[in-house]
Amino acid sequence: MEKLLCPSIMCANFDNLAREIKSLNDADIDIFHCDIMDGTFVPNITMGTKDIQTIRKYTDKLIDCHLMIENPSNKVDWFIDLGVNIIYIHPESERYTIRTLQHIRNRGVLSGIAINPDTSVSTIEEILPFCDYVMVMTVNPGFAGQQFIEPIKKKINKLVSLKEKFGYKIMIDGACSPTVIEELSKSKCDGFILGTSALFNKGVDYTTLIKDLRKL
Ligand code: S6P
Ligand code: MG
Repeated sequence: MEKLLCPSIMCANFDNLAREIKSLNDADIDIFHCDIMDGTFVPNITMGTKDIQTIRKYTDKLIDCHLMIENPSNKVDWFIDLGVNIIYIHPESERYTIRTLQHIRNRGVLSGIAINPDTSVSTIEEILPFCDYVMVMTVNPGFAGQQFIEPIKKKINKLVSLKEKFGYKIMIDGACSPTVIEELSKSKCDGFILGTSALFNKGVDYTTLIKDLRKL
């Protein structure tokens, strides 16, 4: 199965963001993954609307925004207006998740949820028909470079068993090393967020690394 490879731009070198976007764009990646944090829902602040503007300027590929912010409902339009293609919200930070997902779809953008390690499938089952993507966090959100939380594989398998019924794609975010990518793509996960575990600070060019990840 062809997998979706999505570089996590917060791990890129911001000394020259334009150059980073251009080299990733040329490296046959699928989706630019942009982590938006508010310092409240997660204990960190990373990228914002200005960064998204820059990224959109240098690529025609798909851009996703992973909103790790409280009450995303009144902020999704900020990102949709900048031309992003996929928006992930966290049901843990949104009182009316279905309404916000419907709004995202009504604006012509693909809808997604990202779920924390503590969130179980039973608490989000009603939301699944409104999702084009379900992104499973395999680390606690907020930072790159953490360890993969092994017991989450059980939740991933449950979501895989429901994906045909609801028609969403399963994405994995957090500590996606080549070993994890190989194992979980065999378990029918559709895509992987690439941070420090597979793509950045490796001293090898993006094109070579992506080509190798495609073979797994
Ligand atoms: C974390 C964020 C992620 C990370 C990515 C880092 O809250 O949502 O997208 O940037 O997981 O990857 P790695 O391989 O450094 O864990
Ligand atoms: Mg993310």
